[in-house]
Amino acid sequence: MTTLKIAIQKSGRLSEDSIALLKECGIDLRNVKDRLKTMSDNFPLEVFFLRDDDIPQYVEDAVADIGIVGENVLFEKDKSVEVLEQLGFGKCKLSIAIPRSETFTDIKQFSGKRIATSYPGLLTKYLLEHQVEADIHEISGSVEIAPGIGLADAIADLVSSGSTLFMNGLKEVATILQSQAVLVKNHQLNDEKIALLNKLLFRIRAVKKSKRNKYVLLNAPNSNLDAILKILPGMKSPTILPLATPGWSSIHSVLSEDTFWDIIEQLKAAGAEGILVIPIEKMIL
Ligand code: PRT
Ligand code: ZN
Repeated sequence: MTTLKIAIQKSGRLSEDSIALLKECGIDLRNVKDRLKTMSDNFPLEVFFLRDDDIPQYVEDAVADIGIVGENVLFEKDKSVEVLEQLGFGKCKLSIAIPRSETFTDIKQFSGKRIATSYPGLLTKYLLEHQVEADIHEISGSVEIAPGIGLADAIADLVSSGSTLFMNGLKEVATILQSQAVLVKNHQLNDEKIALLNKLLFRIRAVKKSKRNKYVLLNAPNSNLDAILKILPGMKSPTILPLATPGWSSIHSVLSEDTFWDIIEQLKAAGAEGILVIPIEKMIL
């Protein structure tokens, strides 16, 4: 029987979310601790636990059919794999930062300066695009201390909350890349593997969609129904059910995260009461 092989990060910032995503897709994994690989009981999926840096290579070489990896690592390694889907977690930026006491005017000011980074590939490309010739120092960790110890004038490193930069007296001045975890695939999967992959992708998309949407229930007097229905987008038309109290209805609908608070405010202003917001587990359209 065909099995799809997926590579995910063994331990680090993407591990928990990668395993959680597979779980939310209904894929059970047992013994994920201290293992190199494991097989799901209820989906023909074999999971390899690897260092994130190795995942693009393993997928390019078809040791794994698909993988979950940060775009930062993927684009830095520049391997030939196909990106299928952004997964919405592991979000960060690859940014250039300088000591807080210094002023930033233009990217051109880095000409002839030393920049420390673990992302020499992406930094080189960025500097080339901006026609800046700087001296790139590749270091593998603790990049943020480089300016403080006189190793570099600036750094290019991953930033999420910004607290690491802050604690090291640095400030972000330019963004090279916005990154998040993505699902990648090998270029040449056979038809059986593609069929399994499509099954998995269908589930991943349903999980992602459900996270971006909320199920909303509210009560309103029938006289306000028209106004309320105009505000609600709904997947098709919203559901309207009569309440026990004469002249009142209960309205059910789905709201997207982006417009959620705006719409809730408008609904209240239009006379909606008893608004309940419920998370959606899966959304299949
Ligand atoms: O052992 P392995 O090689 O697998 O793991 P790793 O140590 O190389 O990677 P890991 O687990 O630290 O990160 C895995 C992936 O998570 C990265 O490749 C990114 O895609 C993503 N990610 C998201 C981050 C961050 N956010 C992040 N903030 N990776 C690293 N950081 C580091 C950053 O390098 C800096 O040191 O966190 C610090 C900054 O964080 P803030 O919140 O202080 O700004
Ligand atoms: Zn790594």
